[in-house]
Amino acid sequence: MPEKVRFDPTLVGALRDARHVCVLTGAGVSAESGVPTFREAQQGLWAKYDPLQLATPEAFERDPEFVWRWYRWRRELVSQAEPNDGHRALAELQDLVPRLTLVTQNVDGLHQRAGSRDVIEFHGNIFSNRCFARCNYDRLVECDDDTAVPTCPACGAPARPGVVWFGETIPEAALNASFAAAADCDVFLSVGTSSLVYPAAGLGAIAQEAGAITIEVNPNSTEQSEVFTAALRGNSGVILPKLLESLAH
Ligand code: BV8
Repeated sequence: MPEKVRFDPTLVGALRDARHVCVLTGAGVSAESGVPTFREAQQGLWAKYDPLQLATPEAFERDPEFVWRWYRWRRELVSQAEPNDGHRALAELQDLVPRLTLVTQNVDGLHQRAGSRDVIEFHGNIFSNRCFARCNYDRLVECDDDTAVPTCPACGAPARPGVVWFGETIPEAALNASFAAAADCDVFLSVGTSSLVYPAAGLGAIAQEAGAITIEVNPNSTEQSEVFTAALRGNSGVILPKLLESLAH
């Protein structure tokens, strides 16, 4: 019989009474779907490469084919993954509260596949191709096992993955909507993120300063653990469904 997880009744009450819940997710929410987190050692032939060095415009300029090989490997990995109970719990929560804004740093599209609506993809989507040079072509594409650098169908320039690389600014609409939601929400849930990458990691502080109840869901502590209202230590695929169960009582 799985042990009963007891949550602080004030947290459950705050979530139940919330007018607006803002959720920020990171790679940890997809870990139980078998998608390695950003800071876990990469697998196989990618083990010796640091994602922080690969996910940059400089790496792409230097060797676009090499960077495309990494993204195609990740696309394949993600396309074989399924949403987990944590993704599904967040999709259910959206129908239990008056308003829920889900901001994800993840590029895997698993929240949408779990049924979450109006997801803000703060760092883009790994399945989109975008023109690297001139035009504003940006389209979701199917996985392919090509090895060449794809070209932009609109202008023939090289295409790049439609994600936000380190050193690149967050799409303005996503940035503004996320900041506004963090400043407006009554409860802020930070799920499965090491809270190291900015400006995403700054959303929790905005919510905190605006007087929201801030809750971290993570098996490990992060830089924000000390300043948040509460930390629910555990895997999101376990904690989130139980948090929803507690709402029902
Ligand atoms: C920006 C898309 C303005 C790509 C990603 C110097 C020059 C330029 C910028 C900077 C600089 N110094 C600092 C910066 C800012 C930089 C930054 O923050 N760097 C960090 C490393 C210090 N940020 C940027 O560059 C951003 N843009 O600032 O623009 C600007 C522009 C120019 C100059 C200055 C400023 C853009 C950042 C976007 C990068 N792109 N992804 C791709 O995916 O290929 S970020 C990448 O990291 C992923 O999206 C990932 O989501 C994200 C954050 O990591 P996490 O999600 O937190 O994942 P992580 O592995 O770290 O942690 C997992 C957590 O899950 C852990 O805590 C673990 O305990 C937990 N966990 C594990 N299992 C579970 C679990 N939790 C729950 N349940 C489980 N089962």
